[in-house]
Amino acid sequence: MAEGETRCGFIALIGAPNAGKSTLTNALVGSKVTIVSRKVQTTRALVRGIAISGATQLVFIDTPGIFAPRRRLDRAMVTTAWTGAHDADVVAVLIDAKNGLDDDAEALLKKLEEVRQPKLLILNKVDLVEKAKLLELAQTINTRGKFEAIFMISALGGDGVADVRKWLADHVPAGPWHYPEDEVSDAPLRQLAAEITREKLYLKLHQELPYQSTVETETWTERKDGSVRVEQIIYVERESQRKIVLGKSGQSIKAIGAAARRELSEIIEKPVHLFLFVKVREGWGDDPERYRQMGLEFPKE
Ligand SMILES: Nc1nc2c(ncn2[C@@H]2O[C@H](COP(=O)(O)OP(=O)(O)OP(=O)(O)O)[C@@H](O)[C@H]2O)c(=O)[nH]1
Ligand SMILES: [Mg+2]
Repeated sequence: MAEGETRCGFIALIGAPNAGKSTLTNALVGSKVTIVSRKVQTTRALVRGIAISGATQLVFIDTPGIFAPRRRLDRAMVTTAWTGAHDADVVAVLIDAKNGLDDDAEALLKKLEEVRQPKLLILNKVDLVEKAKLLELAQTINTRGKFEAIFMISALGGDGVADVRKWLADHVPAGPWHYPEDEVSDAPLRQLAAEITREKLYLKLHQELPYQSTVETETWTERKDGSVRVEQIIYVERESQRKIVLGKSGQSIKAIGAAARRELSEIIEKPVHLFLFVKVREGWGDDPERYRQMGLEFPKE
């Protein structure tokens, strides 16, 4: 396509934890580029997903949820989310319509006043809310900030997702595409693989454990028979946590590994041999190398 006819834009999806940013990113891209769970604070770093709509390339930036941070890792996540917003051409603000204007949403709207880019308001999870309540919420939020457009969608069910994509395709700046036409993600496979395993940890483990663990891909070896051998380390804070991740006679880690292997294998369309190791690394949340691996800036305190 001739350069003058194309458009390309970076769109940051921001919102409180659990608002559905990652679900929407995947829906907009049309394939799974970022992990999702019922738990808050699933996404930890910026994850890009790329979609084409006519002559427009849309680069979606999924961001960590914005909340009042306590730990160093929380601070790094929230900072990176705002960086994502400030670097984008358009900022899509997601609000969980079921939760409405709770404390996290209020704080987010307040801070949003500092963001200069054009903003979209997206009320998500409309499948869980009555129409009347939804319209009232839209009106209230609309008085809090300047939004170019308002959408009411279900990222999970797909309602309204195409309208968001279409609006963006028409409104991002003219310019050359940033990525090759067939690319949906710019993340290295070993990073995606680590994220998939982390998603399974979030699905299978409860309470504080998911938040006290991180996953890294150690080795990725393509074998002659066409399969891939992947070794990953799951870092936890304490020996007691290592025992929980392993589970009774290794049941838990086995289930996590099987689910992760299945999904990774589907995505890369190759057989995968996945080896998971659980290591206790007390204070990994204060170790700069772990942040580098996650793609996060290390906050000084
Ligand atoms: N009912 C309903 N559930 C949804 C919808 N969109 C997302 N969810 C669910 O909400 C939960 C959180 O979704 P995520 O996409 O992980 O949310 P997130 O905003 O990326 O969360 P963090 O990464 O933790 O900030 C998951 O259980 C999703 O299935 C929706 O439109 N309707
Ligand atoms: Mg997320």
